[in-house]
Amino acid sequence: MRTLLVVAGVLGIALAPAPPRETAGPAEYPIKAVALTDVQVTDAFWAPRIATNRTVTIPHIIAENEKTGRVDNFRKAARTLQGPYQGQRYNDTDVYKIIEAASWSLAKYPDPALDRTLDELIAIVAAAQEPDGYIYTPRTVDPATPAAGAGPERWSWLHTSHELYDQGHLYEAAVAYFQATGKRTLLQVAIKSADLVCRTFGPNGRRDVPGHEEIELALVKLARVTGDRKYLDEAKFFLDERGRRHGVEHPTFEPGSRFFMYNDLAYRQDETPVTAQLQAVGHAVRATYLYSAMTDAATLLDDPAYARAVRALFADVTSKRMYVTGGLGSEGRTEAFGPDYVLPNRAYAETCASVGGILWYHRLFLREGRADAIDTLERTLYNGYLSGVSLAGNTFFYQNPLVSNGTLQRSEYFDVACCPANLSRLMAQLPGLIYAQQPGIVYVNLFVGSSARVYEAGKVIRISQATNYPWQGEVHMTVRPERQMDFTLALRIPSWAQGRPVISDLYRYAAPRYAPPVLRVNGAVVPIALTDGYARVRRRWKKGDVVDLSLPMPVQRVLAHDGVAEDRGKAALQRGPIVYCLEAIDNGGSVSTIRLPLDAATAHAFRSDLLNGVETITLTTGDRTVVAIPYYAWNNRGKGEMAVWVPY
Ligand code: FUB
Ligand code: ZN
Repeated sequence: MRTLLVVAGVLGIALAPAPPRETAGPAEYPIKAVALTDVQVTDAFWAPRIATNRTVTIPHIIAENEKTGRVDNFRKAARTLQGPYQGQRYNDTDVYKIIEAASWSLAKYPDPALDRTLDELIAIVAAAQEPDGYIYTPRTVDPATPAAGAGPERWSWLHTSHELYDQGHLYEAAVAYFQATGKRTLLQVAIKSADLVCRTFGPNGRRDVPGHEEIELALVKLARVTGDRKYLDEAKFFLDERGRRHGVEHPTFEPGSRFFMYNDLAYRQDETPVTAQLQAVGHAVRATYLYSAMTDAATLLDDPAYARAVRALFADVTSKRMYVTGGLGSEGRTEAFGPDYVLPNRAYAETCASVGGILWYHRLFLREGRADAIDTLERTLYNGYLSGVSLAGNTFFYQNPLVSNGTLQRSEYFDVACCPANLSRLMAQLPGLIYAQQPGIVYVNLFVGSSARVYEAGKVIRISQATNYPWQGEVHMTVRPERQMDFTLALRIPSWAQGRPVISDLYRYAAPRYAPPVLRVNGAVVPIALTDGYARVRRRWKKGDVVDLSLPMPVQRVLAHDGVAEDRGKAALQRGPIVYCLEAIDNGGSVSTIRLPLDAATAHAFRSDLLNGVETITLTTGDRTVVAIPYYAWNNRGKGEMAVWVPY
């Protein structure tokens, strides 16, 4: 039962009957993720991180939510506790997101104590729901004095209130909890809320859109799980409705007000219809959630205008607006995408934007089967996402800059605490990102020590990977079909292994020479001819067939497009998928004056004693040796200067 319930893994694909079809076209993604419950991660790099997420991060966030009044807000809304609403108007989501993280974790690792904690939390949440389905504690606690920015009445200030954003995270949590445990408690709360939303908003009802996207992709998940098409239509309504400049009739916020930025329609992606938004603008987290839902709409509703838009947006983001770490968002004040090539290294690169990017790229892959989406996912995962959490798992970055003057450090929690639980829910779903499948094709997307069960033509294929990735590029795979079977094994050949650090001209290697990847099947070399970025091996597979992929990983100096003003005359270091940085502690206490000629001799070595085990790079210039560590691992030894881009 449990396996069946999480068949969808990352995307929460249908368990219940498919929604009735009113439009022509595919009703689901052509490619399916191999469910997280069908994948065992044994990897030296990821398994400990998934365990830390389970044993440290999730309990830590649950405790912080209690400590900071986030759970009490639900008790107050249910009148089991007296007192005013505490905190920001989107704090309900921190409770929903950690329920989601814990649910995905439970799906893989049964834990009766965590199960009980979730049951208790869910009972507290459910009690806060008003009889007609409305659930938003910033208002329910004291409707006469709602939290700042919530608006005077229900749904009155959608551009600032996060009311619908909150519902979205509730639905995602409910779907995860149902899929992980089979329990419908939270799903019932979500359905009641979504029914109210559907009764309130629509072509024949109130026409408005959330200032912060999220509910759209969540409604799609709810449609899958319940089999009720109306939630999918409601998601499409919210998407189609954008661009009608909602909320401008409300009193505008004065410059200097903390809500001033909400006046800006581009900031909240409501300036033009979404199918005409071919350039990424506005708040980066909102944007990635929007693009994820647009990818769902393009696919589930077979809408070519949406399909064109998401492809154009992907090209735009990856060629003009992405940090070398995969981070998104360069504007600090508005947490937004900047103009073309404006990528200052003080950056914003919110952890949530990396999470949102990963969710979007994964959908793009499932829709199109192209490796460029996974190349981008991988870059984000190992760099701008992973930097969001300390090695210990209990402190977090909200912003992920590429330079530090030594004042930054991770925090235990935040007033605006969206990032920690977002990071955690993604980590819990990581096993579901490794493999994917469509009839006749099994995709190996990430190189992670693991074993997976894949169902093909009613038979089981077992695939395992053994590897020291990301430190070494050798991947040893074993294929064990239940019986001899014809199918294609599609192995992603990362762009970084083909002389291109990224899939656009935004970054390039200073010396684009590279040794080509080598593929062997049962010891015999197989020529690599790429289709959509995959080496495809079609054959009659039998139990015990062995596939060896070797991806050479020289140290590379990376240069940015000349349009990126701040990176002119500078280079970054990359080896395999890992972007490196210089940290003061390894380099005599300061890195701001270091210069590294492009021809400085480089060496690399694994240091098991450092930062839970990392491959370090050393560069020798004159009589000085400079040490670089993986960017994700910085700030785990106290404060200090850090730089990714170093003058040459
Ligand atoms: O808008 C409030 C929070 O800010 C959201 O949860 C995140 O997207 C963050 O940027
Ligand atoms: Zn965040």
